[in-house]
Amino acid sequence: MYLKMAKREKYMKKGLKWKIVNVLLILLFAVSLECIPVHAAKLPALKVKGTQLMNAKGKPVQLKGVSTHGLSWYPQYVNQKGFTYMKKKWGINTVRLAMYTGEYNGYCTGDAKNRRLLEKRIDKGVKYAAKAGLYIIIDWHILSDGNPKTYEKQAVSFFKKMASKYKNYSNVIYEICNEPNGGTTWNDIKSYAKKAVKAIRSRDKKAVILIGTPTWSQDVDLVADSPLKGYKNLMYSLHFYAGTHGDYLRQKAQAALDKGLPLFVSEFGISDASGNGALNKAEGSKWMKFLNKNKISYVGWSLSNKEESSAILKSSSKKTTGWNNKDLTPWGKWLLKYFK
Ligand code: IDC
Repeated sequence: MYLKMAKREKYMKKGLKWKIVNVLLILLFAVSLECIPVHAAKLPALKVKGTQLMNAKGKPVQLKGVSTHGLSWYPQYVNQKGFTYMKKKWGINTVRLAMYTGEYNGYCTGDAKNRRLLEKRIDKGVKYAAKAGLYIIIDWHILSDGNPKTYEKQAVSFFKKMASKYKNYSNVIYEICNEPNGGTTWNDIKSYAKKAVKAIRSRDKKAVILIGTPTWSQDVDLVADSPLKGYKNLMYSLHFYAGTHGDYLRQKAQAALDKGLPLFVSEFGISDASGNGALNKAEGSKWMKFLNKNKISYVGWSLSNKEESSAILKSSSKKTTGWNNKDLTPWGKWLLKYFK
């Protein structure tokens, strides 16, 4: 009798152990499926009201940060230490992940292995950003593929995938087409945008979405005449390089604001538009005055050490975090002053 009880107790203990193991396994599974957004709750979700980006309490928010160079070419800057460092020491609150679509090893020109690699880098970026307390922009970086309709199908399935994965991440912002160009009309972009926005909204009802505008994201005044209707939290991209773009483009931006179009500067520099050449600091300061006056968010190009004047880091600097003044280019030093 005593023996029997002891045996039963042993079995019960064993059963309990298994139950614990099972619960742990299920938890692990849930985490690996990303059912539990570990750090997502840290940052308040954003919304758009009128022309202004705001937090949930209706307080205006101005995002400030840096864009990576192409994720295929300079992936080393997507790392936890670097992100946390930039948040703490540079005072940024946003990073943009520039994923080229049409260039060498772009999302749509490379093979399936390359696509998986890029998605993995985005995934790391989103999670590092969440942990560092940064917003993160997932940028479908069209450029040589001037019309977003070129890879529309791929874009729709990409954004469905991203929005399914990150719907619980309040720090994720989607940018659906970096810079339409080559004569792409607003009608074309609008037709593409309706599909890409619908794809995101089928999974995520609220995330902020940035929409590129004609002529390398400059013709915001034209877009303001017929923006997308029926969706919340949409903003429109305005890009400038102060070495090339001055007062004329600011006037277009002002016209768009006057018509009620919410603008977001998801990329800018003070070199010329090629990403190289002399810096125009005087014009750059005029732009910053304009952006700050209108509380427009801005993201500087680019967090890389490429030998060009629009790179934030010197080509001699091999660091991927912990940068000091000696690692920064003249543009990098200039830009960092505006983050504090
Ligand atoms: C540039 C990079 C340069 C690269 C080129 C083509 O700085 O190293 O060779 O792209 O891939 C943009 C684009 C952005 C450009 C940048 C500077 O969005 O991809 O990066 N620029 O030319 N629009 C205006 C300027």
